[in-house]
Amino acid sequence: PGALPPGLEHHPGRLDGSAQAALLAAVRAVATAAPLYRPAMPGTGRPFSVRMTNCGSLGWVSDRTGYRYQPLHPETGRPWPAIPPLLLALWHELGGYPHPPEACLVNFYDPAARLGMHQDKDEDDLEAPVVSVSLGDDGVFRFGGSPRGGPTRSLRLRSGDVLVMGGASRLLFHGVDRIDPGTSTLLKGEGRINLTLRRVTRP
Ligand code: MD3
Ligand code: FE
Repeated sequence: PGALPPGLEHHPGRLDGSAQAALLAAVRAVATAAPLYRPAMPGTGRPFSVRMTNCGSLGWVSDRTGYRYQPLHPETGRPWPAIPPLLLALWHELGGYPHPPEACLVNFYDPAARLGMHQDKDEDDLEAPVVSVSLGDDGVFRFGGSPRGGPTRSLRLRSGDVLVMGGASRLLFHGVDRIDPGTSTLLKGEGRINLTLRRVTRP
C-alpha cells in the first residue's frame, strides 16, 4: 500500500491471459535457441539460484570474472535470439524513451529461487528505463534501502504485471524475496519468469 517512489510505475495485469500465453510461447522459443544457464557470482563463483538467458543484440552475463553485457551466449557461443515484437511494443508504449532496448534478460525462478538486493548499474545508458514483465507464479519484489540498510518495501508481482523503473528509481536497490508456488496456472508448478528490457549503450 502507499504511493510508489517517483519513477517506479506498476501496471498490474497489463498483459491479459492470451497475451501472457503468446509471450510465454515466445520465451520458450528464446530458451530453445539460447538455453537457460546458471550464472556464477563474481569472485566466489557461487551459483545463482535463478537461471538466466537473454534475447537482443546484447545479453547480461555473470561469471567468476565479473558482470557484463556480451553479444554471445556464454555456453553455446551463439548470438542471442531477437527480442520478441510484443516486448518491443511494450517498451515503446510504456518506457517513454525514444531508442530501442538492446538487451532482454530472462530470469527463470523455480519455486525455491531468490534474487538478493542489488542495483542494476552495468548499463552505460542510465537515462533509459528498465521495463520488466512477470509471468507465472507471484514474486515478492523488495525495493528501497541501501547496502547498509534503511527502509524497504515489498510489492507482489503477478503474471501479466509490468513494472517500469526510470528517472529517480533507476538506481533503486531491489531484489526478489520469494516465489509463491501455485499462484498462477500459466507455468503449472514451474515457478516464475521475469523479463527485463534494457538499453545498454548510449544512443
Ligand atoms: C528497479 N529482476 O533482472 S524485476 C533483474 O523479478 C531483476 O526478476 C527482478 O532485478 C525479477 O535485475 C526484478 C523489476 C526490476 C528490474 C530492474 C530494476 C526493478 C528495478 C532496476 C532498477 C530499479
Ligand atoms: Fe535488478
